[in-house]
Amino acid sequence: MKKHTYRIYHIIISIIFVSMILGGCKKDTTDPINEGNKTIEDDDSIVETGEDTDEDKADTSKIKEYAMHMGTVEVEEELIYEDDFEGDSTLFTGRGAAKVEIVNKSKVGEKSLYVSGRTALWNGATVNLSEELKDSEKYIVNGWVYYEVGPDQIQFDCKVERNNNEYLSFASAMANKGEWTEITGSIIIPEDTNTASVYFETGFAGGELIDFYIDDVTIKHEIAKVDRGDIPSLKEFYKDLFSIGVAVTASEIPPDRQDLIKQQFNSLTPGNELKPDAVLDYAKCISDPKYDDNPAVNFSRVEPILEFAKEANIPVRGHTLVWHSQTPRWFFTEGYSQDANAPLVSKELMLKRMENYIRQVLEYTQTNYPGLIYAWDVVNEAINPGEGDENGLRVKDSLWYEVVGPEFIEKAFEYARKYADPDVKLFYNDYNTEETGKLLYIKRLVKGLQDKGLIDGIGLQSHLTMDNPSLVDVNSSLLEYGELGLELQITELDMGLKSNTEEDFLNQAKRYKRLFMFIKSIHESGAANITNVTFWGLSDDISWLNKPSEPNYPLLFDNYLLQKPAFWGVLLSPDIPLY
Ligand code: 9MR
Repeated sequence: MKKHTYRIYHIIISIIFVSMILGGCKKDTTDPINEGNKTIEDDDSIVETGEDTDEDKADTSKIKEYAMHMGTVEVEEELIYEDDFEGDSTLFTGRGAAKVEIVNKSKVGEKSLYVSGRTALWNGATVNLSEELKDSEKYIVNGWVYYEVGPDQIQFDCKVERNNNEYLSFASAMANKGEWTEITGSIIIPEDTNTASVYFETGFAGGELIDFYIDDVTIKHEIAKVDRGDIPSLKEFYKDLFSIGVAVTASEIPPDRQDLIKQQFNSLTPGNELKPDAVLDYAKCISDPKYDDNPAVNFSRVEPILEFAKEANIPVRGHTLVWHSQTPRWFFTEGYSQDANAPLVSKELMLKRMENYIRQVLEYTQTNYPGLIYAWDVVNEAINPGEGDENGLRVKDSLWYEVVGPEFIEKAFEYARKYADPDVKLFYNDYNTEETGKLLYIKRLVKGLQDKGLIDGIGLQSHLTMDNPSLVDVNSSLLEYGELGLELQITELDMGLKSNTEEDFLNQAKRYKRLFMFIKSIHESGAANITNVTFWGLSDDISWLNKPSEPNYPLLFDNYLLQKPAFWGVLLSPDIPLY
């Protein structure tokens, strides 16, 4: 343990060379692309029927020119900040009402930083690193947290306060009382960051404002020199079948990611920035009674994504207008009150708020980015059978259902149709769409909307794991939905995988390959009109499934944006066996 207070320095502390050429991958002797028609027996077997397929529409010839390879990466880590609190002073200061002081208690060594006097959960310890943290660069934080009085478990968060008004997650960990707990994570600093402070706070813990300690904080700058080599393009490969999309959040589009997105994808979904909690402007809503039925909105969070999409000429899926989640309760209360017990507004007023909200979102995007958004998830996740509604609608945690009643769905589509440009496609989007019960309710709901000319497609989220759902169910659900004759889009595809061994990566690649063979053959047979497949994230490190305490590897590119075997699986590479 070093006996100094803090250091800010710029020394490259490690150079790791990682060669990612995957060797020893079992080669399949048959090329599934050129095989005859296949039927699915169960999840793990595809049976030849002996019939000939139509001419393959995906550009399968080119893939054979590419030997499967995983590229290379050189990683350097540069330590930009370190404090073990063993000295007499620190750059950390109290955040809000909190006080910080160096005390004689430590994980290792003698001292740590004690945080006390908090009057709100966001109070904690903060250090200003505006000079050190650079735009579009990746940083890794590591530290230790401890508390001895309070609930048995508490969540600690490390965040970056950006430009004094945005709070970005850096790392988080659940700590047990009386145990030093490591907290580690990474962040890519968004462009146009003028000020940046790194701070530690606790998450919700029944409102208890515990005192806590932090120790051994390091922040490293990760510099990765990535060479993906020559790889095919997903959008090119599937160009005659459907578009291939990716979801991104505003902090996930630094230049290196933009290049890869432009090369691989021809559809883009903002992961969070078009949801009501990102668009609704609370301060403005309560500033004037004129907003009571016409909610104030603000698009600053989504703008960087729309700007990028416009410049790169990538069409955008809008996600999402009406959802029970990521929509603040105050949107439904009288006077937009944030009081937990504030009464909810009448159905009439809520419908006005809904119509004006939808109108403004569509007007803004269509005026400022004409033609850019080609489809909208108008209503998201409204079916959750078993909650007492005769049509299987979500009841329990849906304020839309509570305030407006079941007709909120049709109203949302009515308003969306009224204000959307004629070419814009309107979708109902949901998860677990393969489950039989859910499937029947979704079909019934969608059919009703279809009969009224209010809907163009169904979004099938498709958050898969390695075991669930079975591909038989995915396959038959596509056929079932396909019967309606509407567009189908796979809107949020990922495949949860909790281990990153070579074998598991290969198994994931095989399952991706089987899935895409089914999707492709269903589309080609004309049984379903699949118009887009979107991955819910570009790379494993930023996936919603990947948590520091529980890593997950669900996507096609790894933390360094190198292609994984899964990428080659989606491309139906002959180098990925089916089983
Ligand atoms: O990817 C989104 C993640 O960043 C958010 O924290 C999360 C909050 O609900 O929403 C994620 O996206 C969801 C999508 O909007 C709807 N389907 C489920 C997705 C994963 O949770």
